[in-house]
Amino acid sequence: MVTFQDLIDADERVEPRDDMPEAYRTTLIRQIAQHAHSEIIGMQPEGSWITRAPSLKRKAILLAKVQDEAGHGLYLYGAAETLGVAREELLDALHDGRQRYSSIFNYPTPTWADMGAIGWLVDGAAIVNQVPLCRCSYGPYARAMVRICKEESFHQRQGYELLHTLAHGTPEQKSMAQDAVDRWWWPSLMMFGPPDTESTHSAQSMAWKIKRHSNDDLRQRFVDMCVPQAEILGLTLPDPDLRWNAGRGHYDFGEIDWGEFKRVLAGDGPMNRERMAHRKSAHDEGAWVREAARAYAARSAR
Ligand code: BYC
Repeated sequence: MVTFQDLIDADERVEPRDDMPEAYRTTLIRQIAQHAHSEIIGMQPEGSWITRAPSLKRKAILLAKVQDEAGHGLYLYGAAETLGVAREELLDALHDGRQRYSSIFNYPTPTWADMGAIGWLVDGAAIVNQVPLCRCSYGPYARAMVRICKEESFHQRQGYELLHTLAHGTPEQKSMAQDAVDRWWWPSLMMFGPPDTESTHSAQSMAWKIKRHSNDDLRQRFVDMCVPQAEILGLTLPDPDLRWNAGRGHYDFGEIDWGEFKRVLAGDGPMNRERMAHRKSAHDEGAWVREAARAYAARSAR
């Protein structure tokens, strides 16, 4: 009989029908649910700009992107459900604070340039983090990631193009683009999670081939990718310690404010309260849809 460990050792996929350790199941539920919650809460910072997009073209692009995020949430809740947990339970856990969503969505979007910075930096970081998850040992999560990464590549490019347009526009537009990059750079680096020395789940998740690289390795990959892109944009990254280290073959970068990361995780970031209040009210306002779906299912089952 093929055991769980045989599948992991052979680099094969674990499927819902397979036996798996309880801790593997619970860590996957935690990570996939957090990821799903991030997608749907992540609709909020951009959603607030759909009605204010500066042209029909920009509006269509942003609308499509935010709808993609809803779709990503649905694939991911579906993947979590294959582990034997109901979507309602996951949403309850989000709403009462037992499960998290990504720290990055607790920052405000005061200007249109934030749409560019989110696409370039936040989706850029998400891609660097998620491409290796396409090879995650759990089949349904890995397959959801393939689709999500394809869509996020488009999201990242639209953000880059938006910022490029602003950076080559009027002096006011350029300074708006620079201000957005200044505000999103450090929170984007925090998206990769705590430093390896403080990451509680990394070692076990890497042994199970859920994660393929450590938080710090992926963060470094992201920094190395962004520096030349910022040069082409004509924008600077807000870090005086950022410089090429020929010995390491990587860019060195400054100290991340982990105190800020911890405050955001503890619920005290700039927008935590607003994000959760909005999510809960959207859930309450959608109660009639769930009731109608239940009534329809009950009638169809008769
Ligand atoms: N924010 O042991 P660690 C998107 C928590 S959405 C909040 O290193 P792990 C998009 C962590 O949960 C894409 N919490 O954890 C959408 C753990 O908590 P507990 C979002 C964080 O899991 C809309 C503790 O800190 N991407 O792209 O091994 C618009 C210790 O951490 C964060 C994903 O969700 C954080 N940033 O590694 C635009 C990717 N970081 O258990 C764009 C999938 C850590 O102590 N997730 N924590 O309560 C992952 O790859 C991994 O879960 C992480 C963390 C790398 C994030």
